[in-house]
Amino acid sequence: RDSLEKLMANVVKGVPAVQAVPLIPGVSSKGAEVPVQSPSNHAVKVGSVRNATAADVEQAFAVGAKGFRTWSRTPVDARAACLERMADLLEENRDRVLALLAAEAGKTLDDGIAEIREAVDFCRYYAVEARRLFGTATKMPGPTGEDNRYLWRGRGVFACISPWNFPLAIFLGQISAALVAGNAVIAKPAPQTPLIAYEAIRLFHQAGIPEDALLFVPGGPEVGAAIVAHSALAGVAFTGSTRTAWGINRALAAKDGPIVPLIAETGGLNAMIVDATALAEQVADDVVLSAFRSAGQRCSALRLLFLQEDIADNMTTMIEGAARELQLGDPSLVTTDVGPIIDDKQKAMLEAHIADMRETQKVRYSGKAPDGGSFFAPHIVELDSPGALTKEVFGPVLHIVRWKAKDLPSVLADITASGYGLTLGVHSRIEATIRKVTDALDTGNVYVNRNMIGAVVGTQPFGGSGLSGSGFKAGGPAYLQRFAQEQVISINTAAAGGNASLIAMG
Ligand code: UN1
Repeated sequence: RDSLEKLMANVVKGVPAVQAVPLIPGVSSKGAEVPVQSPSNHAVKVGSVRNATAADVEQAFAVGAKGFRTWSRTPVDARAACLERMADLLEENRDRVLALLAAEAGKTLDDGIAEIREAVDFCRYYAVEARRLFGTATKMPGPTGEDNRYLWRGRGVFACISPWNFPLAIFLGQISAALVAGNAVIAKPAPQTPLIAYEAIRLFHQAGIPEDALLFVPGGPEVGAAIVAHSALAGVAFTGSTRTAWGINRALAAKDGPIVPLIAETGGLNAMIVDATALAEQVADDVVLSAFRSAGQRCSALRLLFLQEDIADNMTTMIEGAARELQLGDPSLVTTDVGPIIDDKQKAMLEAHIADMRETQKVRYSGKAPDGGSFFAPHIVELDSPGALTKEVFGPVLHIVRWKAKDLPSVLADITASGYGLTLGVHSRIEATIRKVTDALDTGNVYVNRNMIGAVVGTQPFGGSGLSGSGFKAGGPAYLQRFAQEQVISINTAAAGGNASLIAMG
């Protein structure tokens, strides 16, 4: 612990400073250099990033197209082995990565450790999945005299556009999926977290991913727009806001060129339904974790808690009591439960939301935020109806609504009406109630009598539908196919010469 805290302290102070630059072989970027500030201490500069220019994006596609030709013809087993080496490298470099996660993204130690675990899991899981799915061509049934082979190939130069709230796990999850499926990748991290992304890309290269098959193209929305508008783009994996996903869809539709997939994971207005039979202590624990861990900056986080009215007073008091105990502050300290908000812009949005809520609803609890960084403490708001919250509020704000036992159908209708479908929690000891809820809702990830964050790769494939995304589940058995394309080769083996030499392919 002592040596970890020392390392943390150094990285948080910017020693050694990370200077991220676009990584595109043969290109030396002329983009503007932007300092990267620590969200928990604005006096600290963690490093700097040189953002990509429009010319860099162009070059990245040109280099990536060449990289794709070699990488996509590299045997699946060798591609998977690179991911496994990446997992090992992440584990070997864990402390430094942890320190960077704290310094640049304000991740607490618990969150940082969980995030590295998730990143490692993505690499190992997709390696296994790629061998299972893409390893050999499948011989299809059919008439004699014909040989039909079904196989998977990469699509081309794939864009991975990722968010600041999981700057390692989601960034790397997208990239490892796209790479192992046989694509070259243009990786654009969120502008708030380019340094951890840069480190991850360098580890990928060290793990054996060719530099021309994985291009690092940092920058803001204009860089994202240039990537998405490019005529050679073969597909997009995007995690971020619903609004940005709409923009990507429009941009893809607006150009002529290959028809490409968008794999999107976006927002949520995630609800938990608690009835009067639920175990109070378990509920309090699960609510506080789901709403406030990671400062509520997870798309899976609980936003809207439906408490059956008989237990609502008691439950709210317990939740508030537990929220009061949370330690806010420096994320690099082992004792901290809740770190900062990513930046002042996000913090201002949360403050504006609470100001709004004060006018029409009851703000029941406002925690106290420390000074010196982008801190925003947990808040609990009591709503007079679920309709009082219509948009995702990305931070540690829990909204509570009461419901009467006879009104369960209208609670379910309200949740459906939001249009989001990412995570859902249910707490009840009545099986029929649990069944009614799970039957009625299409939400992507449903958690019963437990917390609703921290989906485990390979165990709880994660992703939602409707306004929450394209419904493809990261860390699940049907994810890698979204990044690849099928091919069928049909050979007339009865023809003169028999084409026998071709049959061994795949
Ligand atoms: C996100 O916050 O963008 O289950 C999604 C979880 C995480 C959520 C990641 N996998 O909490």
